[in-house]
Amino acid sequence: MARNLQQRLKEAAAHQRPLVMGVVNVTPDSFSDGGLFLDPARAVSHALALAGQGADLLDVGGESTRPGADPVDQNDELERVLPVIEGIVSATDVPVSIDTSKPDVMRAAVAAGAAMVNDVNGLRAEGAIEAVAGMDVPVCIMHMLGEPRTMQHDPRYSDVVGDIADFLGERVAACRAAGMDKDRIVLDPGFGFGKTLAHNFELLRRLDELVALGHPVLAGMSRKSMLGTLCGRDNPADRVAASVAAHLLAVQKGAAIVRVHDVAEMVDALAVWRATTAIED
Ligand code: HH2
Repeated sequence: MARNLQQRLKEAAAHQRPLVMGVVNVTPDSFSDGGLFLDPARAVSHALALAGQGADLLDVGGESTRPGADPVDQNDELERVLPVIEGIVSATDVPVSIDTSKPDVMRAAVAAGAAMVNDVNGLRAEGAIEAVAGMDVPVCIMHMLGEPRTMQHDPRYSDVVGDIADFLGERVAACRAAGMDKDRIVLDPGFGFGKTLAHNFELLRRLDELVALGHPVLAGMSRKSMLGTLCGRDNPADRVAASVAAHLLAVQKGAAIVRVHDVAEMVDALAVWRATTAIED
């Protein structure tokens, strides 16, 4: 499964088929779907619905990272995500990624069948690189300035794209030094994580500069406030059209994975995109 996913990531990065990652938040407080899927059976059936809509990956998270969110205790996080991962893995072949920054949660999730690790903290927790180095699964390294509780307090960069490229390059070097294959590493600029509206849109406009680092790039803007602010939509559920447009632009700039709540809409948009791109598969 892991190798298969790695191969698909390679193809996605070569722009043959961008992958759609569906969001499955098993949390009481996520900004868009908090509390909807805290019950494991509901979370599993939501995940299977997203799989039915064409998700290529299902991203299971047990800790909200929205601005201002409080950290979650490790045991609570494990209790939230493990039954959901087990339930999904026993019901579908669509690979699961685990959205966590905690090394022990990474280990337990992969042992339960997760086929990818997605870390919004860029593997900066003590022991995180060591935990994933010994696994045979792809890993997404995301950039975040500061931590969720304070990250939106006046974030500053000298050049947002250059600074993030430097950060991601440094994290890749740390992973490579720990023996990880280049092919396993996915990069993500972390839209909304310690960025102003201007930073976020500059990142989207110049996403190709991060794609040029030579790793598959994941873009996650789904329903985020950068879109709500731009379009004057307070309710995250009203940001679907803006989300689809933003992710399509990210794909156009070379993104290999889009992380979205609204899988069916994204899959349709990508069908249109694929019908008009030169690469046939
Ligand atoms: N965004 C969120 C969570 N995980 N992972 C990656 N790689 N990239 C992202 O942009 C990203 C992510 C935040 O969105 P969501 O999961 O919907 O909200 P919350 O953190 O409140 O659960």
